[in-house]
Amino acid sequence: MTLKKGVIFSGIQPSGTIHVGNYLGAIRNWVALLPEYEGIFCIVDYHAITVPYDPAAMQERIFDAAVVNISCGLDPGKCSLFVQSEVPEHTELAWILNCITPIGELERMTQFKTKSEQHRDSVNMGLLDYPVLQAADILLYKAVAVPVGEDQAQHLELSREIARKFNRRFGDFFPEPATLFSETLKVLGVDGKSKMSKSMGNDIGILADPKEVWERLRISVTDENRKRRQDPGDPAVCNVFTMHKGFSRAGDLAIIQAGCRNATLGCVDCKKILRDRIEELVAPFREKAAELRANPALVRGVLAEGAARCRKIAQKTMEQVRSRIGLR
Ligand code: AQP
Repeated sequence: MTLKKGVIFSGIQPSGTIHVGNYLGAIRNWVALLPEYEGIFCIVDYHAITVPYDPAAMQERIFDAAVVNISCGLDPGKCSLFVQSEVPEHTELAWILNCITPIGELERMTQFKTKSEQHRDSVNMGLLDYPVLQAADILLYKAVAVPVGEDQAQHLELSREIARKFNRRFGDFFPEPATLFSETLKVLGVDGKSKMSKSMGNDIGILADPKEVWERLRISVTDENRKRRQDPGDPAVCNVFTMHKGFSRAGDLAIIQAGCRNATLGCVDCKKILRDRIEELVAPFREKAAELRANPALVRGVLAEGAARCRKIAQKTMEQVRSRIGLR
């Protein structure tokens, strides 16, 4: 691997259909950063088992996550894409990092609190420990930066703190990974309130066909103060406009903003423009996905190659870590 500005690492959970939020907040940025950085991208199945899930569906979800990422432009010839559980060093390093991470730091994580509420019958150790495994994912490859959506900012802060703790205790070793946000910090769900999430049922699949996209956009909440067609709206508080910023051209954006503010453009027409812009971008992605689904061996080959490359890096890091902490 050629060294560029260093390694970027990021992960995506195989916990459901990859959506517009994942694409605008993460995947598109991963693709854009590849000319500058060495990219390592991981389908984080160990993370996905921290909440209730269907074991029978897991392999299909992992395969689908790989297909969607590659189709959306993540070129496996230019980065490594692999499945987390195929590199067991992730959990080994997580255990070691557990031993320097105060429980209090984990209990105050917003995602832990939200998911504990969401899954009251399954508040397990893995859910609490999620950010430590995430720190291990990143530090294992000595990543210098992590491109994520805004929801992951707090976890990344903790990853840096864990790296500092390790370095203070065992000598300078891990770089402190910077957070790299995309232009879209956070996409809300069709409810216009909570974050668009795979598990919340409020999402728009990135590879959905225009009919499905329209079904989701049709019910999407816009500026709630715009009660009637003739009322002016405020694009700054409208999640449909957030998506427009991700998919529409600068010239269109100015027209949409002005039309919303002076009520010459209604929400339905505004959503129809968005549907068309999404379709322009993702129609080729869908075609690519169909090709990949017809050739599962190719996809599995990409994941196997990625895992083999990453395992080597991970094994080397772990030899050094074990030696530093006084094991073997
Ligand atoms: N709504 C969003 N807006 C912007 N970025 C987002 N990301 C997720 N949702 C949004 C970013 O996508 C990357 C992968 O996320 P993930 O799959 O690992 O986990 P998540 O953040 O928990 O995503 P979901 O969709 O909400 O999954 P569930 O419902 O299973 O928890 C991350 O970089 C994330 O910031």
